[in-house]
Amino acid sequence: MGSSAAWHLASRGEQVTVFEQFPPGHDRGSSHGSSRIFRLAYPDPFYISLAVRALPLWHRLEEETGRRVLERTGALDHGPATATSALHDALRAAGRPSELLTPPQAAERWPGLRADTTALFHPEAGRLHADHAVAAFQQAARQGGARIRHGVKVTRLSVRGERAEVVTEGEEAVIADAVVVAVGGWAPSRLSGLVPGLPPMRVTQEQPVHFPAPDALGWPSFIHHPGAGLPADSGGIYGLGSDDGVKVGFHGVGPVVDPDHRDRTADPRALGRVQQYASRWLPGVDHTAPAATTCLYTTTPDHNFVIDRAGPLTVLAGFSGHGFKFASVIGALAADLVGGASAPSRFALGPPRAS
Ligand code: PYC
Repeated sequence: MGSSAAWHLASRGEQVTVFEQFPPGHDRGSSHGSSRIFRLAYPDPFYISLAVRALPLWHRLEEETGRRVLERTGALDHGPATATSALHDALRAAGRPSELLTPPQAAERWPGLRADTTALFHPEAGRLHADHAVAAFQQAARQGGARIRHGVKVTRLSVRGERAEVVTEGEEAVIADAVVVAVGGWAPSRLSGLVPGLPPMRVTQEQPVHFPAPDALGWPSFIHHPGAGLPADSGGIYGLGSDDGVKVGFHGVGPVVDPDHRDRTADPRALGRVQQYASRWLPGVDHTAPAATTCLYTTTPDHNFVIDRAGPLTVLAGFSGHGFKFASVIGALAADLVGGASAPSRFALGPPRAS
């Protein structure tokens, strides 16, 4: 999110410096690896229109950098009829293509996946390559004149009147007209007390698993909504093909962690639950050869993001496990805020939101 903001700000002529505590391509946060879901299907028209805005910006990023970031594969949703019909209705109301398939129709197109209920397919969805996307944002930001400084940890951030001061580990101090703070799982610890109206956020270690499959890159992204063959409180299953196999995970069920002191190793019981899921629902993968990885979710009570300005600070936080697909437009929203625009009320800092 920070790298996208740097791209948009630099392309609007701002002088930009990025401070990133870890090296390029690091895997300590929420933005690493070879795959993230891109989808338009949300029951809420607000998020559909945000994904529609993100799409041409992903293509602009590809054009500016010559890097391939987004592959269109379509996406399949299955589970309770209430979930799939709400998505179908919302997509149609927004004028986006979608179709409902019976389980045999879905199995004929994607024999590697099993759906026991009506499934919804929308063809505009796909797969983002997360590592390539972050590298492309940084390349595009540099092309616009931004400085990207990896391995430089910010130890202090403070507001000085209308400006902000950033102090790094090397005791370098920078005074800036505006600071965009996009610190992922570090947001609760770094921003509480500094940013009024910040909602509480849970930082959890999640554990997606890659399974070998002969045609992994041909898979659609998919979501199995809780309630039809999955416990109602399971968070649901998501998955998609990738360079590393078919990635599968339970959504947002991991333990609360401190991002500086988490073990970054897979919990064997959680791994077993994903393997069990794959053995029953994903006949196209080799469920006996899992490779688990870990990442962070930073989740707000209502799963809406925090994108707002408090004086010279613009906060990008709480992406709640579904934000990556929007990164191309979130950088533009951040640049708008820096330029004086107001935040969409959905993302605003302020009184507690309903959960
Ligand atoms: O990006 O929509 C998403 C998503 C859902 C579950 C995990 N990621």
